[in-house]
Amino acid sequence: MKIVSKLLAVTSIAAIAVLAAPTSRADTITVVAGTTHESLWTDTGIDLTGQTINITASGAWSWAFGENVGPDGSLVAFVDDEWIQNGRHGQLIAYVGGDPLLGTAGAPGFTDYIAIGSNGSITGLTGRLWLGFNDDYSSGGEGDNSGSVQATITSVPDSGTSITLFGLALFAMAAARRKLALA
Ligand SMILES: [Ca+2]
Repeated sequence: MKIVSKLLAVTSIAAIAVLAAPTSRADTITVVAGTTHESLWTDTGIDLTGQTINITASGAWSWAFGENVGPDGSLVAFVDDEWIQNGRHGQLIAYVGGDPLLGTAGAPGFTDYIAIGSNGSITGLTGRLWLGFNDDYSSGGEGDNSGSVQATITSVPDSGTSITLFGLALFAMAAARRKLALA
């Protein structure tokens, strides 16, 4: 009987320790500089529910022959041809919702498109996460695009939940120690 209760105590500690571990997970997705209007946007398959996510990216792509940039893009201005207008041309950008082609270009006051670059975050939005290339909003010049970047999307654990679970784990460990001492 004593052995059974010791085993139960150890099993409980292990189970609660797993629960207390941060619940972050990461997905790495290839985002292409699309050569058609639709393929300027990549469906990540991830549905956001208001949580905070971080996105880091690396790689190289081009909005025209000889114009190679990383996911941060360039300050060169092609204002009318940017999803985030007056933004960074060729930057990795994001959209949350059903169809990124239906968003409003990022004129002042509109926030449909989100600048990400090599390191960005999104919080408080609900819907499908899309990643895109800040070029060819209106020109139809997708045919000269090339390259891709790798974007790693990490869900940030809710610190309140983690702290609560950590506290529960400490409590369970203390209780188990008392049981073991009595056994
Ligand atoms: Ca282009």
